[in-house]
Amino acid sequence: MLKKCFISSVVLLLLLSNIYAQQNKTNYDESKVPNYVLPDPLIASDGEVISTTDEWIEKRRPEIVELFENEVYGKAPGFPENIEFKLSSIDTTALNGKAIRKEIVLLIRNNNKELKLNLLIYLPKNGKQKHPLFLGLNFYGNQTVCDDDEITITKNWVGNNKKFGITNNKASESTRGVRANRWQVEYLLSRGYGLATMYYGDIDPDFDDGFQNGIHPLFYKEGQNKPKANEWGSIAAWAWGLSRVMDYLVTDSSIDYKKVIVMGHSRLGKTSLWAGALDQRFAIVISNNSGCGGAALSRRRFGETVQRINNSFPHWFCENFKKYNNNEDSLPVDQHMLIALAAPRPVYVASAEEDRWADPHGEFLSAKNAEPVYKLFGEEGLLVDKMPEVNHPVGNFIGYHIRTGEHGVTKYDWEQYLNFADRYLYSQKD
Ligand code: GTR
Repeated sequence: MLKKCFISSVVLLLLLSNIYAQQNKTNYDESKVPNYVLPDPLIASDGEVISTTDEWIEKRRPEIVELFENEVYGKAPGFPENIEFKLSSIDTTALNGKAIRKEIVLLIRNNNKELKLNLLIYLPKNGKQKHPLFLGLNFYGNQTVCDDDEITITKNWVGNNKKFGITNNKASESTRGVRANRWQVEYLLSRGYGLATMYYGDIDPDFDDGFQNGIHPLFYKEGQNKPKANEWGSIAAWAWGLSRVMDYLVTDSSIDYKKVIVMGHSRLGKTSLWAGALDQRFAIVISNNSGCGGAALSRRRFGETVQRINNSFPHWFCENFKKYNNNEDSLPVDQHMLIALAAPRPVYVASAEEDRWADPHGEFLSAKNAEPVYKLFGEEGLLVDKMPEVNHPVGNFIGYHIRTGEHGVTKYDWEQYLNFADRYLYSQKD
C-alpha cells in the first residue's frame, strides 16, 4: 500500500514537472503558436460597436487606458505637489561647436519627500529658434549616450556591466560614450533634431526592492509601503517620468514642444508606448524591439511570455498582471490596443530579425491589428497585410520595419525614425 502510494506520488511529481517544463519552454516555432482571438479595439465592454472618432475618444479609449492601468502596467499618480526645473549647465559650443548642450534638474516633491531627475539635452546649432526633439530614457546614465567629457555621470544605482567597467552598481568615467552607437547624437543633430534623455534609474532603479526607492515612496498614502495590485510598477513609473520631462519641455522656448517624439528600446520601448498612450502631448510614438509587454501580442506566446517576464522582472508590471501568467486568453486587452492608443498620432514599431525573444511577427501583427482605429480617423496604417522583407520599411501613420541583425538600436533604425518624423512633422506648413 505504502509502496503504491509512493510510486503514484513520484508519477504525479514527474507529470507536474513535465507540464511546468513545457509551459516554460520558449516557443520559437510559428506552427506552435496557439489559436487565439484578439479583443476587438472597436467593441466596447458593454458590446457597443464604436464607429465614430468621438465614440473612440470619449468612450472606448478611456476604457482601454483603464484596462491597461488596472491589469497590465498599474495606475500612476497625476502631477506631484511640486516640480521645479533648474538649469545646472549649458554649453553653446558643445561637440566642437555643433551643438548646444544643457543639463536640467527636475526636482519632484511630494509628501515632504524629494526626488532629483537629471535631464540631458542636445540641440542643433542651425539658426532655428525652436527644435524638434527625440525624447528617450537610457539604460546606464546620460554620460553613456555621447562621447562628451562634460556630461554629469549618474551617481545612482546602475546595473553591473563588465564590458562597460561597471561594478558595485556605480558608473564611472569608463562609461562615457559607451552607448554612443545607440543614440547617434551627431547624426540626429545633422538632421535638425535634438535629443533629450534621462537615466531611467533616476526615476526608479531597475531591480526588485519592493518599491522602496525611486519615485514610488513619494506617493504612498499613510501606512502604505508598496503599490496596490492595480498601481504602478516600474514601467508605469518610467512612463510617468517621461511625462514630467514633457512638463519641462513645454516651458523651454528653444524646443518645439509640439514636435516631441517619444522613443524607447526594449523595456524602454514598452515604456515609450505606454507613455505615448497616456500622454497625448507626444507627437509621435516609437517602439524599438519592445517585445513582450510592449509591441508584441501576448496571446501568441512566442519568445518571451507573460509568465517569463513576470518571473524575471516581478517589478515591471502591476501585481494584477501576474493573473495572466499562462492565462493570456483571459486578458481583457492585448498589445495591438496599446498601439491603437497612439491614434491618430503616427506610431512606429521596429523589430530585428534575430531578436526572436521579442517576437518580431507578433510586433508586426500588433501594429496590423491597430489599423481599424487608425482607419476610423481616416488614416491607412501599414499598407501591407504580410510582414515586409527585412530592411523594407512600410506604412502610413503606422510605420513598421524589421531590420537585419540583433536586439539593439542601430543607425538604420534612426534613419527610419528620422524619415518618418520628417514626413509627419513637416508635411504641413508650420
Ligand atoms: C530582457 C527582457 C525583455 C527586454 C530586454 C531589455 O531581458 O526579457 O523583455 O525588455 O530585457 O529591456 O533589454
